[in-house]
Amino acid sequence: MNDFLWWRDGVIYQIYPRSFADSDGDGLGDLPGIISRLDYLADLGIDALWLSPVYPSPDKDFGYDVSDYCDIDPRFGSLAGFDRLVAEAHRRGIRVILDMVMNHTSDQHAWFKESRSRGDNPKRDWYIWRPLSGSSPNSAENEGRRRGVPNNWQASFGGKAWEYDSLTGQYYLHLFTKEQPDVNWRNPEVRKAQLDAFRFWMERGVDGFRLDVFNAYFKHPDLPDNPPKFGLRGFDRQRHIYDIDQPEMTPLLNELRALLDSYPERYAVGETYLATPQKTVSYCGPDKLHAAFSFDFTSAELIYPWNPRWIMRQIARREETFNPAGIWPTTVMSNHDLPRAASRYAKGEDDAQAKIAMLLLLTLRGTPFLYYGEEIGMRDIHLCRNEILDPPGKHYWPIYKGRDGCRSPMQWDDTAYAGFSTAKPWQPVNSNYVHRNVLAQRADSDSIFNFTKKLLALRKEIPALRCGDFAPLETPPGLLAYLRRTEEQSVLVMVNFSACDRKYTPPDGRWRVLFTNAKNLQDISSNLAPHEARLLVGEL
Ligand code: TEU
Repeated sequence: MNDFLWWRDGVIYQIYPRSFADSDGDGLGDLPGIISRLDYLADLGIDALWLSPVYPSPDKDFGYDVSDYCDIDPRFGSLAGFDRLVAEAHRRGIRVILDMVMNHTSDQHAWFKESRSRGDNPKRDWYIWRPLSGSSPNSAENEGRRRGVPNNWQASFGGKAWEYDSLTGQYYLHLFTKEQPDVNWRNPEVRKAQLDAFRFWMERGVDGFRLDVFNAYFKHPDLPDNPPKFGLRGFDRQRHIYDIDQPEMTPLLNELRALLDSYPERYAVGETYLATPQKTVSYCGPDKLHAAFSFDFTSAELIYPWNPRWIMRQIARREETFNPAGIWPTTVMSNHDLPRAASRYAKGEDDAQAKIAMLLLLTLRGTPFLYYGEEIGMRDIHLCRNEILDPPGKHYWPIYKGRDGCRSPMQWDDTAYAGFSTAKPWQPVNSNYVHRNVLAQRADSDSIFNFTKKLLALRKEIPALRCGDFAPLETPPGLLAYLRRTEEQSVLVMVNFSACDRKYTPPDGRWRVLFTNAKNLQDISSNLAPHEARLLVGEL
């Protein structure tokens, strides 16, 4: 594994385009803004960008409701501007990954407008329409049909998954908002049109794709009721056995992979919705996806545990699943759907735990996905109820406040609006921008920015950190330790989660210090300082 393969050995940086950099002063980030920051990203040391959706969208779900798969929203730029972004990124050795949102379109997509217009429209079957029911023979057992809706399925963002459309007197299915109708992937024309969109972007030089909730593309053809389970929100109170993870997905992935492989070095990573590591692995392989998210550290929706023992259990779980199957894992600590890692684990503005999360992200076995601003330990913003924009936040407040918190503007410097824009941004800037920003952290050798940058450089330099195998080590409480090993080299990663000095004796070997964030490290066997992350390297 010495030949550098960008999506396996590199680091992927997620940009939420509307919040990264605004070039034209409308308060919304855009493509020229991203281009203007490519030197920053190259200097940081990342290998690829994943752009959250930049297609035309009415923004009912902030770009995840696409109204045209083959264009750029004018608020972000143009197709020509996108071509420039790809060329400029490539000039710096940075790959570009697009977000394909193909479980559903916007209700403003031309396909849905046609589909909804008449029951006999040629595109009617491009979506999932069902008549009002009520006379089902099993209606006594069948809770969904009793209410007239086709079944009991729930929308992830609140309410029923069926919307009644009075124009034709039928219901259509939507697993997210009602403005995001699910497409019918069983229709061969839909399948062709969607695959054509991949081709369209690959022809423009796009290197890879992130597939939004891909494992929900197919629904059981009979649309049976999902069985109940315990949960807080309606959607969580069902076992999703009929609306997610249907067997038809595998042949589609085979077809998609063949298409990707007809271009050099293209990549697809799937957002496996509600997935265990086993499920995730089942979608990956040489004739399926290159990778898929298993969200090992972020899936506990409401409580996010954070202690070495729990973390090691999660790591073991993914290693035991991914390693024997020969599937390369991904590591995610933050993204646009979650409270940021620094907000989950850090106390106030202290970055000790945020640095530990960063260290794990960059030293575990797997491709790290870094979320914009994670490198400066950005924290979530807190909004009042009437400021919430995110649909599930609006629906479920106060039990769930939505995802606006992690989508605030990038904090570049301490000028107005944090150097993100010259106008009031679409989401408020976190007030901590005055001290927490790229410019200030660059100048501070102890900052999480310089911590991150140093680790990114070490990953480039030390093959064991990129492709070495993983071996957990026994530690006293409060510590986490593991080895990353190639045939020539071992890296020992040691982390002290606690606020006290801790003793840890490295395994026998000829070690030298590769990295530490402790102030005065005497020698390799001295106690780990509070919250210290120390990396030793041993040549074998
Ligand atoms: O996410 C799937 C999804 O709905 C969850 O991650 C969700 O955000 C979480 O359970 C909180 O409710 C993808 C996208 O990442 C997300 O931004 C979109 O809103 C969603 O699909 C629909 O496209």
